[in-house]
Amino acid sequence: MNGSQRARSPARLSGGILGAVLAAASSLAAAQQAPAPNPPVKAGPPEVFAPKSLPQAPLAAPTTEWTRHKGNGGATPSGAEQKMLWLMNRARSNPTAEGAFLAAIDDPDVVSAVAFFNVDLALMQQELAQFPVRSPAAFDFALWEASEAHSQSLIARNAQDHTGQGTLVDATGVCAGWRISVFSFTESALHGHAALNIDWGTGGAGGMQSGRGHRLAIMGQPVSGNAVLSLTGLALVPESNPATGVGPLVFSGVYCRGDSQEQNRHVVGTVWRDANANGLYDEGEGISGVTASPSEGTYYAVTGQAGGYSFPVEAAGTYTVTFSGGGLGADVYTREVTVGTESLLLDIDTATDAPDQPPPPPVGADPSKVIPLILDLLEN
Ligand SMILES: [Ca+2]
Ligand SMILES: [Ca+2]
Repeated sequence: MNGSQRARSPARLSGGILGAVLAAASSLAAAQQAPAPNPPVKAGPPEVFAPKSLPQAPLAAPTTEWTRHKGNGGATPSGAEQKMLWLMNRARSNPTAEGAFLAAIDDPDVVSAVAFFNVDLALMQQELAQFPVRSPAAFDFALWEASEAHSQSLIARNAQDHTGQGTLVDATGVCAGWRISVFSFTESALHGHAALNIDWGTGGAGGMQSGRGHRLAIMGQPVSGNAVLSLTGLALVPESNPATGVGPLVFSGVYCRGDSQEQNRHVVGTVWRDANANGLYDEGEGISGVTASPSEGTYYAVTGQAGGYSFPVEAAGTYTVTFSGGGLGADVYTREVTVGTESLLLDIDTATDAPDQPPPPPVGADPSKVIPLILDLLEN
């Protein structure tokens, strides 16, 4: 029985065998762990998947803060959860680049798992290159609460399974159709993302899982019609009990399409600074307290502690989004975006994105500039 099989069969563990197996499991190399196979899917009625729209867009700047992208006083999502969200939405925006990225990861936990499962990285890249570009998912705190509760259940049961997870998701009342994933043996945000999107494990071709269900979830593959999975709750719960096999991070995630009462079209992104210049959002790089506001609409948003934000857009159209305040200090970033039927990804990385130029002072205010200007005019 190898590690992946053990991870897949927690329900068989019982009695005195449990302790021995758990001790063995805790000493297993992380490389031998894979996400729980065959993640469940719930399809929703296709009629609920039309974009929710108002008859016409409000013509004024928004005055209501959208707060569902964060919780716990802005501490949720955590930096690690925001990193998984950032990696997911970047992957959706360029699946081919995602395949190359996943194949080149040099993180030791990822490298050893890829080696253990003998992943065919060329096949993985071919598969990702066939994915369509898809719109991002917006973080939803209620869905995070469902995922967090499931991770706590996994910790309490020292398990990796989907028992009760769909019920928790349905109890939120948010989702029409959904995909769900778990990985009880996550080492880091990057390790978790790679495990799910490479979908390493047994049962399918090339050292990857049958059906690639975890990848379909991350990449937003519709469960009904052509409705991209537009909302998500990703929970990474720390677990440091040496007596259990699960940990050090217990991941549960839901990827769903909101029902007819929900806003499925958002501007979504991260305001951050790539302080270590590695091209990736990392924990601690988020910029909090930044207001992201469209030129017209009902809702604006303020970034949480990890730098994430989202706000719904009621009508397709072109908007100017302004980022200001909080950790940006005096800098202001303005971006023009055109929103179609689905959500739009809009990140600001202050390490590489230049802020707006401050307006020049009025010419008349500075005699040293006015006089040369007059002289210049007289000469011509
Ligand atoms: Ca543990
Ligand atoms: Ca970084």
